[in-house]
Amino acid sequence: MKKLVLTGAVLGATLLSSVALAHHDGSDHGGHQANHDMHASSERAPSTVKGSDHLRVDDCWIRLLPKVAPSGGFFVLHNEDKSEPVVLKSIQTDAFGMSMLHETTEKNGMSAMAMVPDVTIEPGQSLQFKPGSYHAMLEKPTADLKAGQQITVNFELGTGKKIPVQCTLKSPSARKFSDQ
Ligand SMILES: [Cu+2]
Repeated sequence: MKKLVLTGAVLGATLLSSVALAHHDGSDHGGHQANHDMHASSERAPSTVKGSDHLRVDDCWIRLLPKVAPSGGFFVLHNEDKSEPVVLKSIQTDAFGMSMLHETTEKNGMSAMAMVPDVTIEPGQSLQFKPGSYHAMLEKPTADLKAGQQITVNFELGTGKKIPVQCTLKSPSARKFSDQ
């Protein structure tokens, strides 16, 4: 039995453990080696910084997996504000019932995933969500989704602003934006 470490109050423990197990066992949606030994929630408190609204999101794509498995979401975040950080709080889409921000980290050759309460992009900087690193996890598709379709994903910032972004659904074999 795989071990789950649940520390956060982000979601109910039952919900979280079922998600974590499906995520864990269903596949490596990051396209990384399927070697996840532990799936822990984050111990970091949410940022209290509101930051700026000046986020640009490029190359958003989702690696669409069969319905029972979580799909991974990947994109590039650009903070176009020269003086303030941008804080990404969450993402939401009507196409999936649940969306979370995750980070894959590597420790002693093992990769582990954790939920993160938010992500900060420093002034003028970019941050890439990609397999093996930060990624979104999308679960419970609300419609019959197919590779090639586009869906709208709202990126919610520390300011409360929501930025709608078109994201392309891709096949399970996709590893980057330019793949099908
Ligand atoms: Cu994940």
